[in-house]
Amino acid sequence: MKKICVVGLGYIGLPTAALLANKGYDVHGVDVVQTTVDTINRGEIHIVEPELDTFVQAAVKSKKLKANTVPVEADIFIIAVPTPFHEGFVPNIDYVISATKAIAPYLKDENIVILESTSPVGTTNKVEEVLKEEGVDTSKIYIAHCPERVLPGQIMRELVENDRIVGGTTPKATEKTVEFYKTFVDGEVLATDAKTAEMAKLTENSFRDTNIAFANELSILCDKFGIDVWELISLTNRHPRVNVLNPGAGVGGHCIAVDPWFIVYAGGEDAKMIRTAREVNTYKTEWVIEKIKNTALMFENEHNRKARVACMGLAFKPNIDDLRESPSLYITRKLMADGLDILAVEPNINSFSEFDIVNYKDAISQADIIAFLVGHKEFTTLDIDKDKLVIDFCGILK
Ligand code: SAJ
Repeated sequence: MKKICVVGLGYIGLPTAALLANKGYDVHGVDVVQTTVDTINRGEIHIVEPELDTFVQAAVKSKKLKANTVPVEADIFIIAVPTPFHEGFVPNIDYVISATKAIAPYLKDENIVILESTSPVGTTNKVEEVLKEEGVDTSKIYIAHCPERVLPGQIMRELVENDRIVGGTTPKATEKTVEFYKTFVDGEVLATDAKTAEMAKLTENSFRDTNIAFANELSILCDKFGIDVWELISLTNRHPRVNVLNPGAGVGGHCIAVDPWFIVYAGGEDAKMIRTAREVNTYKTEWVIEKIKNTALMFENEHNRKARVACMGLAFKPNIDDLRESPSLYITRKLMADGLDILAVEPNINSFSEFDIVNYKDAISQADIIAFLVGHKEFTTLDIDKDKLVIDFCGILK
C-alpha cells in the first residue's frame, strides 16, 4: 500500500488523512501547530465534525495515521492548507507556498503532489515553479489540483460520495492522480487541466454565493413592498425551472464568503456579477443590524424602556457550532457594542469567551424582541408569546 503525506490537518486535511488511513494507506499527517499534532496522536480531534472522531481514533489505534510537525518521504503528498486573503481581498497563498517548500526536500521521482486547497487560478503551476526553485526535477514527478468540495457537517460522507475534479499540470499527472482518487472515492473522478480544476471550484462557491445574493436581495425588496418573502419563494419555486435559495442573515463560513473574491481579484472589471453578489450578501448583514436597531428603537419609544433583544443563533449556518466568519455572531457583537440589551443564544455551544450564552427557552421568555438569525432545529418548535416582537431573518417559523 502506498504511503501518503498530508500537509495541513484542518477541516479538509484531517478528515482526508483519517479516511485514507482507514482505507489501509500508511498516512503521515503534518501540521505546524504542535498541540494539533499531539491531539491527533492521542486519537483525538481538535475540530468539530460528525464521525471524524471515530475515523481518527481507529486510524491512530491501527497505527495507520501518525502526525508530526515535519513531512517524511512518501509516494503521494496532499496539500490541504488554508488559502485566506490579505487586506483588500488579495488572495493569500502563503500557506500553499510554505507547504510546498516544506515537502520539497522529501520528494523523489514518480511522486505525486496534489493541491487540495481552494486556490486562485494558476496556483498549481506556482507550486511547480516553487518546487523547481527548491531544486526538484519536476519533469520526474506528477503535480495536480483536486479541489476539496465537502460540506462541513457532512464531510466524512461527502469525501467518499462526491464526484471529484482532477487537473494535472500534464496529462500524465492528471491520469496518475485520477487513478489515486478512484481508490477511495465512490463518486466519479473527472479529468481536466489544472487551471480548469481551480476555476471549477471557485465557480461552485461563486454560483452559490450569487444565488444566495439573489434571495437576500429579494428579502430586502419584499420587506420594502410588504410581502412575505418566504411565501413568495415557495410560490415561485413551484415553477419547474425556478429554484430560489433561502435568504438569511448573510453568507458566512470560510469558503463561500471568501472564494468569489479570488475570481474578482483576477477578473477585475469583468467580474461584475460575482463582485456584486458578494456586496449584496455583505450588505444583507448590515441591513439586518439596522432592522433590529430600528425595531428596538420603536419598542423603546412605545414602552419608555430599553428593549431586550434575543439574538437566536450565532453559528454561520444551521445545526453546527462553527462560529468562523459567522454573520450572526457579527450582528450580535455589533448590537452589543452599540449598547443594545442582548441575550445571545446558540444551542450548539455551551459557553463563549466574549459574552454569556443564554438558554434558548429562557431567552424567548425574557426578550421583548426575538430575532431569528440562524435556522437551528431547536427553534422550530418554540412556543412564543403573542406580545413578543418576532423578526424572522431565516424563515425558521415558516
Ligand atoms: N446560506 C444561505 N442561504 C442558502 C444557503 C446557504 O444564506 O440558501 C448561507 C449559510 O447560512 C452559510 C453560507 O451560506 O452562512 C454558506 O453555507 P453553505 O451550506 O452553502 O456552504 P459551506 O460554506 O458550508 O460549504 C460550501 C459548499 N459549497 C457549495 O455548496 C457550492 C461545500 O461543498 C464546499 O466544499 C465548501 O463551501 C468549501 O470548502 O469550499
